[in-house]
Amino acid sequence: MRTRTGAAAGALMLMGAAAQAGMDKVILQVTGEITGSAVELDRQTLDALPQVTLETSTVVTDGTHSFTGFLVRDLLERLDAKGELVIATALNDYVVEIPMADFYDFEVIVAYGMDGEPLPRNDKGPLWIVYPRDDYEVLQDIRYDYRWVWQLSHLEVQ
Ligand SMILES: Nc1nc2c(c(=O)[nH]1)N[C@H]1C(S)=C(S)[C@@H](COP(=O)(O)O)O[C@H]1N2
Ligand SMILES: [Mo]
Repeated sequence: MRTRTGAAAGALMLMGAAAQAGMDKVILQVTGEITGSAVELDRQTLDALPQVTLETSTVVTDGTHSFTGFLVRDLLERLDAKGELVIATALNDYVVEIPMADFYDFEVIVAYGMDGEPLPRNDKGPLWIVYPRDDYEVLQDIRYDYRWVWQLSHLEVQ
């Protein structure tokens, strides 16, 4: 993990363990109302968050899939995020505002795997916001579908 402020997110710091090939590349930035105001996370750091598996259908794939990743709220809590809103941005510059409450009302994850394989960068990866769509009727709605940001690259807490 690299931080612009030095003090950010000590709790997430992984000690030792030399970076495996490519594992130290920054894949997610978090900025705004968090400890230290900005943090850049690599895959190895994200892997240190408790892993969660979520089975759900999606509006862009056939059938149901098994997604692996971490709870958005686990990441935000470790960064001491305080705010009402998270603005999610993707590699293709897609931007959407997500109410902070979503991450506490539902087990929303940032997925890095689907059906046991990493999410490919040229499709929905490397990171995809996935809602537990099949577990809650309320989530089976376009209002939530557009918050499923694939190729996620940045979260801004406001
Ligand atoms: N990175 C990225 N994520 C995105 C989008 C996008 O254009 N880029 N479109 C959103 C919208 S508007 C919806 S409804 C869902 C499904 O998009 P699709 O129906 O265009 O496949 O993904 C969301 N996530
Ligand atoms: Mo959409």
